[in-house]
Order: sequence, then C-alpha cells, then structure tokens
Amino acid sequence: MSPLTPAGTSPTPTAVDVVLPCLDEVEAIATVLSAMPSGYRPIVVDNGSTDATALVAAEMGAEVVREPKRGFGAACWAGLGAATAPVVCFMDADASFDPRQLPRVADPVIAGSADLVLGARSADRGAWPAHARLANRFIAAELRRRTGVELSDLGPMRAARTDQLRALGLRDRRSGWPLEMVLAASRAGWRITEVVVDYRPRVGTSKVTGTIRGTVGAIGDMGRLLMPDQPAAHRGPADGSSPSE
Ligand SMILES: Nc1nc2c(ncn2[C@@H]2O[C@H](COP(=O)(O)OP(=O)(O)O)[C@@H](O)[C@H]2O)c(=O)[nH]1
Ligand SMILES: [Mg+2]
Repeated sequence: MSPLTPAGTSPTPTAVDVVLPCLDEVEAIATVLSAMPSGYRPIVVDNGSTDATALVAAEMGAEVVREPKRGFGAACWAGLGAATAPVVCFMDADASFDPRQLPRVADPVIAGSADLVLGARSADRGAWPAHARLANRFIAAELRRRTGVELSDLGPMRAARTDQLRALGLRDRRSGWPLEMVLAASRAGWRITEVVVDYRPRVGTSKVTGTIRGTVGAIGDMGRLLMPDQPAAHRGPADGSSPSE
C-alpha cells in the first residue's frame, strides 16, 4: 500500500482523526483534549452522558457526535462514521492514555507499513484491575493463536485507515468491538502490529473492567466472538442493530 504522505514530509494537519468514545467523562475530557498533538483532530462521541462531557468538549473546540445507543462499539462506530481524515485513531477518553503518544500508533499507518496498529499497554501500578489483566492475557494468547500475529495486548488505543476500517463492516456495538476489529482485520489479510504505550489509572469511574456488570458483559461479548461458529455469525449485511451496552 502506498504511504499517505510522500517520503520525508510530515503528515498534513488533517491526516488523523481521533475517536474518543465518552460515557460520563467530564472529569477527564479536558485533560485528554488539551494534550492532543497538532494534526490530530478529536471526535468526541457522547454516548448518552448525563454529565457535561459534551458541553466541555464543544467549548474546547472538539467535534461532538451524539450516539444515544449505548455501547462502546456503538460509540466507536458513530465516531468512525464522522471521520473524514484518511487515518483514524481510537482512544479511551478517561485519561488512561497520553494523547501525545498517538503518533506511535498512527505513524506506521500513515507511512503505509501497517494496516492496523494496536497500542500494547505498559501499565502503571493500579491502572489495571487484576481480573482485567488476566482476561486480557488470555485474549491476547487466543489472538496470537488465531491470527499468528505476536500481540501481547488487545489495546484500545489503535489506528487504521478510515476507508479500510469502514469496509471491514464490524457488527459488534458493545464490548466485543476491539476484538472483532482484530479478528476481522486478520481475516482480511491486514498487516497488524503493536507498539508500546503508557497506561495510567483512569480519571473518573470505569464503565467496563472496574465494574462487575461491565466485566461480565465484556466477557460475554468477547466470548461470543471467540465461539467456533463465529465466522457464520458475521455473514449478512451489517445493519447496526446489535443490542446496546
Ligand atoms: N462501557 C462503556 N463505555 C463507553 C460507552 N460509551 C462510551 N464509553 C467509553 O469507552 C471508554 C472505555 O470505557 P472504560 O470505562 O474506560 O473501560 P475500562 O477502560 O475497561 O475501565 C471510556 O472512554 C468510556 O467513557 C458505553 O456505552 N459503555
Ligand atoms: Mg478505560
């Protein structure tokens, strides 16, 4: 695949969109947006927040997309729909990642040397509940076995080409989205790599791994994707009607 910018030149200012799925992230969103590197355009997807996340984001000049249907995947899908740059990144909006490290995942995609880059989390003490770390290790091993790619983490900070990612037609609208993306990309023959990114304790309240409901939901969503008959479940048009949250 040809690079998105000629060799030796830096990316154009609008080369990268950054989708930030948000469910009540008012405590973190200002910190996240203020650390966005130049040339990276934030798309805040407000997933039915009852706090002032959307207001703060709009005041800071971010594009705000509203997706009332709950679910991590629903929010990411809506953000992908709003992306206009050739490369799109995804990142939790809870200040657990440093936006200044976005070029680590985006650069190989911009350069045309990878199709999907995952940020493998190098976690600070306390950033990850023990059960989440364990579950993630299991999923990463399963991914290595299925895809043959040496992945150590199903990192939610990631980058891909916008048009290519849309064409994958991902169906999951809940917690299975990050896993479905890697499995589908692998089936499509994408070059998948990972780079190390820092992972700090989040600001505000966790919606997934820090809650029993979120953890059980994530295990269910990912477990379904790893079922032996999963490829069949992916046939047919993506109608976006998967259940929410
Ligand atoms: N679980 C969940 N997260 C959502 C939803 N919509 C947006 N998000 C955002 O998705 C990101 C990941 O959720 P988070 O609570 O950080 O999960 P954790 O990293 O496992 O603790 C955060 O930025 C959330 O605000 C949703 O409907 N469910
Ligand atoms: Mg998080």
